[in-house]
Amino acid sequence: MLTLHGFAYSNYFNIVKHQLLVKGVPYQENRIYPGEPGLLEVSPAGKVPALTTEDGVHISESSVMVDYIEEAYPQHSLYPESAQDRAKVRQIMKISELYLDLPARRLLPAAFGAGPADEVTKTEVRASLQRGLDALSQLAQFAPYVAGAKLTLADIYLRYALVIPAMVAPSQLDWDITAAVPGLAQWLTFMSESEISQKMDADTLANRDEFMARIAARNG
Ligand SMILES: N[C@@H](CCC(=O)N[C@@H](CS)C(=O)NCC(=O)O)C(=O)O
Repeated sequence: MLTLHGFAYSNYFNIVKHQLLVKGVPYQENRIYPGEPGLLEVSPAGKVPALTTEDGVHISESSVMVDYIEEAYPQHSLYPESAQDRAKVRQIMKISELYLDLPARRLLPAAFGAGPADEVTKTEVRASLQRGLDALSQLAQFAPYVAGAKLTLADIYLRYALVIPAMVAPSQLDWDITAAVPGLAQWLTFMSESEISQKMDADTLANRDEFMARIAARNG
């Protein structure tokens, strides 16, 4: 059986977990946090998540993991059939990661109480998020899914890539990013209604206190 290493408060862990649940691929979870012994053996950069295949091969980086899972477990494909449509889905996944999740992470320390962010950082993060949101406005179909009529990895990536921007933008940038893209707020609600999303959100919430206690210990 596959083993998914990581913790439920991690949005990248949740991308892979959501995919596994949609596809109905059996897996077990190994709860492990960055810095803990054993993580580097499965994830050379020390990042969460990582995946151990049924043959005992360790894979890290969520985009690599989701592609491995699509190839090894073709049931309920989360990529469209044509190469062109697959590229569109990957484009949204990449933009979500590069211009929404990654810049917003720079404001996480401030959002978690480690002291205020400086104005230069805030200006840079705001510009990157604007770039991502503008790109999304151009690419997203929300019909009803982000890349058209079917659920794809673009929906799963975008849902979890928006978690940190939605967490930090209101408090650090005084900005409701969900209002910045027409149809985005409705799509978020639509996505949150599935049974799988509800399980995902409940599992994330259940891990919140343990994760926050680790952050508090690290901040001293
Ligand atoms: N590029 C990585 C990013 C994963 C990532 O940033 N994970 C966070 C948890 S959500 C982490 O491990 N942070 C610990 C660290 O940066 O040391 C992926 O796609 O899997």
